[in-house]
Amino acid sequence: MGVDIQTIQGDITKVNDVEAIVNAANNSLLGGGGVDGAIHRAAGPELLKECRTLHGCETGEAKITGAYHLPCKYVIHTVGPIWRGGAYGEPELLKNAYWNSLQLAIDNGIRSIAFPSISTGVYSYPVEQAAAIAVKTVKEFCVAHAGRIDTVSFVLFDRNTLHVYEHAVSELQRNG
Ligand code: AR6
Repeated sequence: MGVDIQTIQGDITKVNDVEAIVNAANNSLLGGGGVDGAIHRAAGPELLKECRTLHGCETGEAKITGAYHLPCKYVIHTVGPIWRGGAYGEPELLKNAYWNSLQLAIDNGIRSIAFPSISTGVYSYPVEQAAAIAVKTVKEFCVAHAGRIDTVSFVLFDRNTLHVYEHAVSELQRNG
């Protein structure tokens, strides 16, 4: 049995059927706008307090915290690349952000995880390219670590992003 990859439209802070949600953070891990701001607001100030002890995060890496007032158990904070045209290692860094988040999940026994669309907001990564990398990386990781993850949800904030991810998932299923 392969992993169940889901795409849903919504607010990731409201997702209550996964053990971990992923935050599209910045290198400081001290909060920001977009999904990062929403996660910190919903989790409460204890999250910022724990993040201060982590001393930031390199682009493409990931760190884990508690989820405090969020309806999941953990937040995995990762930092996607800022889009600078595509010739500055952005695809590899985006892949690393997904891969290292999933690695941290299985290292902590987490079997269900929700991702936002990392880097496609403030960081301006073109959404079609980002979605293809996101779903391919999830699939590759789950094949390489068979049986360790049950569910991966992509929680997309707007309809266009949802449609792009739905298309990326169906392309992957068609082409293997
Ligand atoms: N639930 C799900 N997705 C959301 C939510 C939400 N509550 N809110 C926004 N999105 P962004 P990035 C979508 O900008 O591009 C922050 O300031 C949003 O519509 O949150 O990786 C950090 O501190 C978009 O589709 O993340 C960094 O400085 C996607 O989440 C920087 O932004 C990602 O948009 C990171 O930029």
